[in-house]
Amino acid sequence: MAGERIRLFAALDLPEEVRGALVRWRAPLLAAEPRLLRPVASDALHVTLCFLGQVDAAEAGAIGAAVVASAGGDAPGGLAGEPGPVPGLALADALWLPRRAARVLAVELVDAGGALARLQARVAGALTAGGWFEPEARPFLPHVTVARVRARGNERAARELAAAPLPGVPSLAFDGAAVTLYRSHLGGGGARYEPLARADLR
Ligand code: 2AM
Repeated sequence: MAGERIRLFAALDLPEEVRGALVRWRAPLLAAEPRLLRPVASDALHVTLCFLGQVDAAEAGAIGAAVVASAGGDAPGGLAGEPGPVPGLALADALWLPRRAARVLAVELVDAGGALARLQARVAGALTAGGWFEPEARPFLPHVTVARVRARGNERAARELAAAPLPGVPSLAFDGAAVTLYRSHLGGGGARYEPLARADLR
């Protein structure tokens, strides 16, 4: 009998002040478009590093260990040579993704020294080596999804919304302090994310 399948992704967690700034930034947009935009819960705001999709639940422990080891399991000096928090991050511009279809409203990140891209490559490499992840052809675009578009039945309104200019995002700088393997529970009221394993980078 096939085992249970669960939906997993690895993400960079965001400091509370960054999540708070995103919540304040999106508030007027949500208030103006309550039918079209469904917010991501403030405590669930994150930067997806690798979306694994459905995997065998029995593999979750090994996947969590691989995420922790590749993200932050650096011994002094560092297995990957780059221990510690992810420096040089900042909120950048807001955008609709995918750029034409506008399914989500997101805020891009500045990754000044490329440390986040290197972290993503390490995690992706470990998950690929384990056979749990297929690297995506498109380059990694670090972003935080702040709301999802209820496009069905609202295609025209969604297109109009996506064509309008977005308000400027506060340029908040921060370090990334944790990487987490999450299980996504899909439900009627939106997804709930359950942390399964976490690498504390501080
Ligand atoms: P997003 O932030 O760009 O929306 C949990 O669902 C996370 O995994 C989301 O944050 C989402 O990224 C990402 N995700 C969901 N489905 C995906 C897919 N098919 N391909 C890549 N990433 C996906």
